[in-house]
Amino acid sequence: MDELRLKLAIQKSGRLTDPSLDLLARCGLKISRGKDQLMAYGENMPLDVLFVRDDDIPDLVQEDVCDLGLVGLNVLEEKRLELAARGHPVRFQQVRKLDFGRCRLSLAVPQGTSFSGAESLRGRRIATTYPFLLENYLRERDIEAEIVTLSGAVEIAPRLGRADLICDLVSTGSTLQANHLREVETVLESHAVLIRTPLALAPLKDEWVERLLMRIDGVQQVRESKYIMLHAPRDALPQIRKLLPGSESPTIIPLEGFPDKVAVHAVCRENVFWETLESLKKAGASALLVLPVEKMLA
Ligand code: PRT
Ligand code: ZN
Repeated sequence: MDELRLKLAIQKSGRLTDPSLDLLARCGLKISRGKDQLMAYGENMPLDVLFVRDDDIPDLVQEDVCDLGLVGLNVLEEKRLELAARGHPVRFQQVRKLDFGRCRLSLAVPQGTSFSGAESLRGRRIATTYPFLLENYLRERDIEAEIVTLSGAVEIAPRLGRADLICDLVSTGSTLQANHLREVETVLESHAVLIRTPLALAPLKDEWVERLLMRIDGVQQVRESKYIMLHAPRDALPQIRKLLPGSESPTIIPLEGFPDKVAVHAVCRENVFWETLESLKKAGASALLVLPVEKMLA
């Protein structure tokens, strides 16, 4: 392998695959990937993408096979606790929180079962695929319970009599509902993260990591950002400025032939909702236009 090219591990096939590839594409990376190929070559950056199971991503960075990885915080934290429990050093760093892969690791009890806080867990059997995160949660609360480690299909464990309750990932909650389970506590709020090796990289590689980080920040900012244009009576400006969501210094432009009116252009770093537009209109704004922002570099 080329020592001067960055290696980034992402999930081969699963919930994080499309959003990871989308993020990289928005960062300007063009890759050529044959079907079922393990690795894709970055055509316009010295960066290659490895496609692997999400559980292997922290290990690949830990073992210096990859410099970077995109993985769920749940997988990362489980790995970190496992390494700590085995007395191994942790050799990956979280460098960015990403705006996809959101879910939570939660405790859920069979519907109809009472639950009154962590105390209700004492002496119970809890099925999970995240034994280290669960163990950590119980230890912090000084609770002894039996952890039943499974490799999947956790949600059916109570029905099979293998556990009293479960600790599993939840996003919409419909899987829990379908299995007659009730979510009662959150163990970890999760989202995808970018990790890197703590080792010093060759200057050229380091430079590309920095560029990638800046581009990721730009991509994440524009996803929420809107460019808003409107006309406003001069005397309504103070109120209109207050109504513009998340914008610091709008550009005020005189309008030819209308001395009492100005055009206002602003980048809003939050989504602009219909309600906001309606309030702006009420405050005197007219000719309102909201545009998506394509790229941003601070
Ligand atoms: O093959 P590989 O090991 O790579 O994939 P995997 O099956 O382990 O992972 P995958 O693709 O299911 O999830 C990858 C990552 O996506 C997880 O590690 C989380 O960080 C994140 N993520 C986000 C989720 C969910 N949302 C999610 N809903 N991971 C799993 N789920 C499960 C949930 O447990 C439930 O069984 O999806 C099901 C549907 O959830 P509900 O609540 O919407 O019904
Ligand atoms: Zn997995």
